[in-house]
Amino acid sequence: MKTSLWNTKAFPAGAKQAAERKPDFLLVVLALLAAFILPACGGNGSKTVNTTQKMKTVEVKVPEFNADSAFYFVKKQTDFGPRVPGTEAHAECAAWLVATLKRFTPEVTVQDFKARVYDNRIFEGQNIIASFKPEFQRRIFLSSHWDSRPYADHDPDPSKHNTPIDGANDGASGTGVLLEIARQMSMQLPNVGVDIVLFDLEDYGPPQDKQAGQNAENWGLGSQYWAKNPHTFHYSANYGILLDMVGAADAQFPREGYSVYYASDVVDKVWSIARSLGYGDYFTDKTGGYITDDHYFVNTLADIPTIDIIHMDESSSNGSFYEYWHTVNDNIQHIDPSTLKVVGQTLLTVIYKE
Ligand code: AHN
Ligand code: ZN
Repeated sequence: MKTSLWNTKAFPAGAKQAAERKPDFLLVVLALLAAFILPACGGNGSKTVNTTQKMKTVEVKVPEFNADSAFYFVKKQTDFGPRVPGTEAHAECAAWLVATLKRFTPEVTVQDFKARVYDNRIFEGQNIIASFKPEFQRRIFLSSHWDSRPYADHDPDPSKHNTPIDGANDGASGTGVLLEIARQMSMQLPNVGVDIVLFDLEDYGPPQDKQAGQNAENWGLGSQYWAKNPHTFHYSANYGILLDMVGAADAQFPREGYSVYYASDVVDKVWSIARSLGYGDYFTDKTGGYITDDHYFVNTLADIPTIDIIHMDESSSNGSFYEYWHTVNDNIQHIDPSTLKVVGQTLLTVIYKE
């Protein structure tokens, strides 16, 4: 027996009628196509496509920064003790940072270098670099320093001025935030390439009561080396963000001088995203002073427009930075996970909106 679709005998009466109407339906569909969809291939259509693309951009899911995880990464660093170049704690922390980053990306580079400090002693340093989407042209450069200062030379107690500091805020906080960002990127890659560069030997500048050696080049030795010898040939990034002291309770991040001078667009972008997330109390509209930090060398030597998110506070006892800056009280007890969250969520939003 014939069983073609149009064999009316194969269908009950109602179905037969419907089946026989099918050609009419096809005609209606074709008419609809002609009326609405085909003209859309012209000028109007491109608008529709644009709208769709815009919606896609807005819908990008920004991961949730985990402040407890970031805090754990900060504490792990301080648990090694002060990470002063030349010490065992420094070497052990370097190994831990490398192993941790390797859990999040296969692209981890250790850049070994030698640097001369203010009093001519020579130290071995290690810049630690982790890359995500290394093949991408469009890149963001994120950094912090991971060494800690050998001298608590701003401590109110002069007998502590030669004591190395934990650097929970000054060093470990920014590094902890970046490790958590690396962890998030390992779970969901962004649309842009990202390099995380952890600088060594940032904080071996001369003690404040020393007369000699008070020049900018005695700070940021790791960033100076990297900016002159980038880890890849002709390295470049569209812009950079440095984190320094991003873990104190109620931190204040005014717009730092060199950041505004070299990269005002980046400052505007980051501060407006922070504000949109409700973090305007942290990312203030005040203008801060000019700080000789790692971003200064990235701007001047590597030509990458780079900003510094740094806790500055004119009302603090040291008159410029957060109150326990370069004191023995810069320890894990003074780290507040809420501030790590503010900075980390802002950065993740910046990255995932690219
Ligand atoms: C000076 O005070 C010259 N530079 C500050 C850079 C720094 C030190 N950031 C953290 N520790
Ligand atoms: Zn410091």
